[in-house]
Amino acid sequence: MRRIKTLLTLIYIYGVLPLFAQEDLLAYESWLDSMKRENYIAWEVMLDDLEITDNEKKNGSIADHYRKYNGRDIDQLLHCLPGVGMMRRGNFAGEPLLRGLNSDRYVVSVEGMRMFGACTDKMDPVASYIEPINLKSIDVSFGTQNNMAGAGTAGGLNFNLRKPVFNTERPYAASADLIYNSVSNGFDQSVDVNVSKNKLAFRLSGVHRKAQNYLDGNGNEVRYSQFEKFNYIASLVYRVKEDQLLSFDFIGDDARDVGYPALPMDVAYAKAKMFGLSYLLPRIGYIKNPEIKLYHNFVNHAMDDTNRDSVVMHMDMPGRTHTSGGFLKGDLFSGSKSQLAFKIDYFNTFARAEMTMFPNDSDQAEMFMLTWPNVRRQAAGLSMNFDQKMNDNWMFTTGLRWENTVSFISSDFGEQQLSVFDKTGKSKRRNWLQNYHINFIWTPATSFESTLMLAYGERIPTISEQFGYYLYNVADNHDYVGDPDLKTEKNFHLEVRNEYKTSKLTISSALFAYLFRDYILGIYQPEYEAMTLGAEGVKMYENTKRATLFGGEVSSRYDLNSGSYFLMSLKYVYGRDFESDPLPQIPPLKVNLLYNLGIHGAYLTPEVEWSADQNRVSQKFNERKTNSYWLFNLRVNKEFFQNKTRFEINGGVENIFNVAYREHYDYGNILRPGRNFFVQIKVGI
Ligand SMILES: [Cu+2]
Repeated sequence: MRRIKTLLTLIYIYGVLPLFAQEDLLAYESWLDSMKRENYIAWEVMLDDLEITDNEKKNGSIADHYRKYNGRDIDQLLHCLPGVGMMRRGNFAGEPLLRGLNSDRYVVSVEGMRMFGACTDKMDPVASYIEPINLKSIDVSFGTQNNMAGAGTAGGLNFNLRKPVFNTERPYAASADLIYNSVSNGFDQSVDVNVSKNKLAFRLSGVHRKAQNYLDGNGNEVRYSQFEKFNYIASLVYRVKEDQLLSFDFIGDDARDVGYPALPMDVAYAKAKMFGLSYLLPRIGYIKNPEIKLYHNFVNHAMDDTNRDSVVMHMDMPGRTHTSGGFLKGDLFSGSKSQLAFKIDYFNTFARAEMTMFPNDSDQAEMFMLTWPNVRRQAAGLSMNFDQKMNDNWMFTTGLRWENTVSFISSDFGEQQLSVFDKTGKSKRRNWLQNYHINFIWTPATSFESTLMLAYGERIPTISEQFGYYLYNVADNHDYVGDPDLKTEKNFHLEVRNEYKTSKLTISSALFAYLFRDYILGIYQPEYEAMTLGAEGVKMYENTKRATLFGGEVSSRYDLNSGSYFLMSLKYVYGRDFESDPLPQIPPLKVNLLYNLGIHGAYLTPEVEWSADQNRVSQKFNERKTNSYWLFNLRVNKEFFQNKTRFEINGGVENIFNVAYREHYDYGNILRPGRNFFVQIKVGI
């Protein structure tokens, strides 16, 4: 109750200021956007309300719907996107899966800034440092298509932040947001403010989220699923000249007391800070619309098991990373029929994680290990993309990326640890990564577009795959050891996409095949013994000969009169490892269907989600089958204006029938939340 009062007070304080909605998408913002051409992005999910209403092409899209109704937190938002799933270890910081592939294989960035989580158990995927209120859009790409983002074999996720808006007529704007979720008795509050004056515009936002343990579909409390976090952002744009902008972003995120019921450990705190500085101008020599960017970020993560009962041996596992980098991107030429864009980028990163084990018997000595032994990594890349319109029906785009990477460890202790395996980490491993793609786009009619894509890409092993030391994986109950001598992983990516669009009906589909070579996978090593008590054995990362993934997504929207519509989406992936056995943690077929009924300016949205059972399980990963389930949700939405204040109310109930279910790829035996009543109130002035 006190929290609601605080929020109402905040709303009131901002309310008495002479504030107005930031309705105009001004030239400066669209100019900023025009600088951000990436070659191929499968889905660009626009999150800013104003963006969507101002952009006819995006309006009425499927992503538009989810932004509005599932934008309460980033996990929920990502989870319903075509081709994306969220793997959970608890009720916080889900790990995005792109077509069943986890964050080891794709490139994650925030405004093009590379960032690496500091947890050896992946408790802190980069998405967990971003809040929906600060997002303008999310770029999702799959496979080896998006070469400008970096070198990955499963695609990329890039989070674009909302920018301050220059608006001389309405120099102030603000909004506040309050959310309540009954299943975890969780309250979220957020506030943001935009101010512009003369040559300066800035935006500040703050978010606080706190949840208790949630209840699963059997009515059982899921212990250690609580969390609390603060997120705060300051963005500043300075107009150096009429057509030159200097832009600075700061993001801070502090999570504390986060429980991970599926893992044996929790988080005392996880702190991240990001700094980015960009300069945008119309031209440097031959380069049109260049953006120059410098950035730095760091993450501190403290993981322990002090709150758990019946622990045989207590452990402390702190980790940290810091990353610095920069890029220059722009167009070498851009005309009405063709365009050549390029990007030069560089980053270096440092990762260290340790583990101290404290035996209950005080006579025994503590044990200490470096699980990430001061890993250092540098990467420099060059990307080029060329688009050419052939005629009214045909165009093609082609591109390449070359990246040079250096990886090594700078710890003598780490070197000693590796000598057990007859390996060394101090000598520098260099890799040349290559990426090529070509896409043919055929538009025989205005209502139909078909795209054929061919791409090839490579990635270097992750820090854990290359240098991780006895990292315990609860999913298959093995300790994992990295191999410094791993080769790059390669993916040959084929895809066909079709879109049919009339005024009432949109159907889009994607069918893909990934043919991996040297697919990196943990392989059981009978000659080594596990360090973790109770673990079954040791797995070492190896380049397995091949892996294959097939699958696709279909989504469609049918608009009725009066603003009502149907949405349907379907996603499916089939994965096979080097011995033609199923790959682990692959999601089964999933179908979503919803009807959005408009009545008197409000919307009522019944929704059903069906997930098939997953019987294709990986024995090597100790996987078990997962049952099929049905979920039913009901949402309501109402927006209205009072004077110049905009109100939006979202509410509803999720998992109406309190179904006890889990996603196949989730960690542990943990069930997802049962019935949840939620309400969200947004106020914009
Ligand atoms: Cu952790």
